[in-house]
Amino acid sequence: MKKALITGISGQDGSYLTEFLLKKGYEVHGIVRRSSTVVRSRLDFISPEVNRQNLFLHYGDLSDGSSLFKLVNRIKPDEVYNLGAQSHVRISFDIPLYTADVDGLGTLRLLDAIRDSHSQAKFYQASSSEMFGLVQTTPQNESTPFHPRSPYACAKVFAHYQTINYRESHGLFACCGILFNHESPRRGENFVTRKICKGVAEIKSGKRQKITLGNLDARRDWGYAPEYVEAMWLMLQQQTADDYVIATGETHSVKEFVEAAFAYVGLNWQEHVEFDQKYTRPAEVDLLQGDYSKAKQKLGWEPKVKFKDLLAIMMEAELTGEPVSRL
Ligand code: NAP
Ligand code: G4F
Repeated sequence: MKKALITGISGQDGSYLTEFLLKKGYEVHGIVRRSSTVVRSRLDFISPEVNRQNLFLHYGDLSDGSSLFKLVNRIKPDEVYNLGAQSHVRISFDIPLYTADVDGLGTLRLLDAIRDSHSQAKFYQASSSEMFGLVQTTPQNESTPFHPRSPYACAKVFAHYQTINYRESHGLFACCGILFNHESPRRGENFVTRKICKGVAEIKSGKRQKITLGNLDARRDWGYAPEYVEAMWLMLQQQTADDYVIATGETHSVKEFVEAAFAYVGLNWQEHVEFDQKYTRPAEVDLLQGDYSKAKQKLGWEPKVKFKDLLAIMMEAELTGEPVSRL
């Protein structure tokens, strides 16, 4: 039985990856942070067909190198997926040092824990399309230069190059997945797609009248999270470690998403959307559109769910109030 260790197991991607790996027969170990209330709702909704007896949670933190070292040593994982992060771009402007510590140095702590413990574990790093920032070419692929535009993106660039450096200097089987935005009913409520879908469903049911948003002109390449976690796993099953862009190849504006979500329930968005400066960023990433041809060719990976289907999945989950795992 293969063993996987996941940081960020309680997050959107962590919960889908856990489900995916348990279905494949893995023993899955996850690192969780201590909090005053124990809320692990995404893991609570893991499909009932999956054998949860092979899931183990351990306290640890990316800011605490000693906990990482001990866990890598004790668990002896075959694969390590580093998904843990302060993952909100706008909030990274409020807490830049914390974001750099967890997302940047945290990755280095984990890489060093693997190296120090002489582990042969394969390593996956959650790199981000935010690293392209002020984009130099469109669409963006693995050769597109980075121009990060937030503390979050700067930390991710640091972690990306540390991962490549451990591969090149110390022979770690380490891969970076440069994932473009991916969403689901399990997306955090303060990311724009989930915020819109939840708000639209509440307006439709009469619970509220308005939603308040920031920049509607930004364009994103939005895919479906369960498909993206399969790409992470595929990267670690290859003969050699490499870096891959994972995306849909489509780009849509936030305004298009808003229009489509309100149209889904037969409402006119202009009557219900307000602007608030507080949801804008000091520097914006205006356009993201990924070129996933390397992943298609080498991993045999392709997205199936694109903009319209993604919106329908997320809207249906909000309208029916189905538990977030029942997809
Ligand atoms: P998410 O839902 O925000 O989950 C983040 C996870 O990291 C949570 O489990 C969180 O734990 C954990 N975490 C936060 N701080 C930590 C710390 N100090 N030590 C250990 N764990 C910590 O993020 P996601 O959408 O699943 O994304 C997964 C990863 O992919 C992140 O690294 C993100 O930056 C990256 N990424 C995401 C996207 C996307 O579109 N979703 C695209 C590219 C890259 P709590 O539950 O305790 O908060
Ligand atoms: O949903 P968002 O907050 O996602 P963002 O900033 O693109 O970051 C996400 O994707 C990255 C991959 O490219 C990940 F690395 C990162 O961890 C995260 O998962 O914002 C999307 C767009 C932005 O342009 C933002 O300015 O929506 C715009 N927006 C407009 N109004 C808003 C809002 N974003 C949020 N969160 N809230 C608003 O009210």
